[in-house]
Amino acid sequence: ISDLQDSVKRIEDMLEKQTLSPKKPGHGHEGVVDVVLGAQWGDEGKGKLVDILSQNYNICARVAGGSNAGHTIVVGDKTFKFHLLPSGMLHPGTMGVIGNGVVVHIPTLLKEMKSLEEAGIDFEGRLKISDRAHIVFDFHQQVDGVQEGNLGRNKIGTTKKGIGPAYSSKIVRNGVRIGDLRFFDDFKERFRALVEHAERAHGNSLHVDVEKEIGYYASVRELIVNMTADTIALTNTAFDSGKRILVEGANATMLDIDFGTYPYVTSSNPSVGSVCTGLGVPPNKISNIFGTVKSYCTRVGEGPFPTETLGETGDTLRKNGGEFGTTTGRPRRCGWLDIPQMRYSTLVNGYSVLNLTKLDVLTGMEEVQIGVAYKFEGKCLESMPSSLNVLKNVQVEYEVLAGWEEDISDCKEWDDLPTNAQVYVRRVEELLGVYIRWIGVGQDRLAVIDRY
Ligand code: 2SA
Ligand code: GDP
Ligand code: MG
Repeated sequence: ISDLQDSVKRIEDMLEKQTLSPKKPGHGHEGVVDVVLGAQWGDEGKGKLVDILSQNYNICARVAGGSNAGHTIVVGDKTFKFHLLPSGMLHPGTMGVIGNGVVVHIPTLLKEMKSLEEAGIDFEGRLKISDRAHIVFDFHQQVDGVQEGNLGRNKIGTTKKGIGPAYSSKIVRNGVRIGDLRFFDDFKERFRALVEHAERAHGNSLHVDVEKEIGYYASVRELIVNMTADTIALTNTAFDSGKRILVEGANATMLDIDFGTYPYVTSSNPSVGSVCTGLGVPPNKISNIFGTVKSYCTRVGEGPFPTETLGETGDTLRKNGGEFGTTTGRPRRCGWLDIPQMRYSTLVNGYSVLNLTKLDVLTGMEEVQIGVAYKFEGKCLESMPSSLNVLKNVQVEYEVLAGWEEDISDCKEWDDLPTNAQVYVRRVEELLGVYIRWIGVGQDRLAVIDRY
């Protein structure tokens, strides 16, 4: 022990003599990076929270995924749908950043901008796309469809937006990046090589008119180049000069390529790690991680879903919650809140607080259930199984709580909620050990209780 104390003293002396002092994580910096993440299988209502918070942030950034994401925001009688653009851009003072971790289908981006411009949103000078972000080409979307077709009844249930094939190109290292548009001869060469590679792999199933595609990119090149930036420098410089950055997660932890129910996942990392890898800000700049969790659970696409409830209860949740895909319109599978899944998600992401959405959808149910444990072969599981053979065969143990009849959509404060709704929220908090700061009571931007 005395040797150890001597060595600690020596190191302390050395550090004291250095001109640069060590940085304490999370302190001594000027700005803020906060993150909104999906805690379940997506569509928890991330977009709504991002919209609510964004007026207090200078930048709203996307860091992963692509146009597979769908975020719906309701403001009075207007509904806005975001896919590639950060949802925080509804606020005119907030700049949008599409980080290097996103895969961008340029026609979809331009179409989305156009439709939001028609709804009165001005993007002039307010959107920056990373030069390092990869491009999703139309043929990637074709490949997505072909691959799903080949899988037959084992299909993933993708959105067919070309996400997996575009990330494949990135990982194989023959992808084309947004920054390549600046040097158009290089772009053309890389694009031709990429198409040849895809045609070799997929033969007759692919139909790519290379010259027509090149013509399209020539026509939009200037527009995109003008929005292209080194977003790593941009966001870090903004942070260092005291600016506030909000990261908008897309998709969710259980769809994460590493942490999700592989292979029934998306091809990016929608959990907290993508803030660093998809934007280029270091972890010690992150302040708060806001986990978004629906009061029940939904999943769209194939794959295990332990608390799924088929039949009348599932249909009621789908109908009352309007559970249909924002991007594809597909009906979402519905079930009860899953605590083992949420504990795992909390472990992976380290939520500071939670945003519990759509509590109003449970109104009118005689009883409300919470999945509290997974059992496999008679034993309780301590952690999330990686094997789908286990996950799809777990028996879920449920707690049953009394429901409530009162309409909660006008509740503004915690005390306005009926007792049974309060009991439900408190029980979820207790089971997860994380404070629930926001409670969603309706679709509108204003329909939220903030218990800050
Ligand atoms: P992909 O297209 O390769 O990312 O699909 C892989 C899996 O990821 C799921 N996934 C999603 N799950 C929920 N919501 C998503 N966004 C849209 C929405 C979905 C829609 O907001 O509603 O409109 O259908 C989304 N995107 C991808 C997908 O279902 C696969 O299970
Ligand atoms: P995201 O992908 O997580 O942003 O979620 P989506 O926008 O795809 O799906 C969530 C849906 O629920 C959207 O239609 C939202 O408008 C809606 N929503 C969000 N919060 C609430 C809430 O508290 N109550 C109700 N009734 N709807 C909500
Ligand atoms: Mg969504």
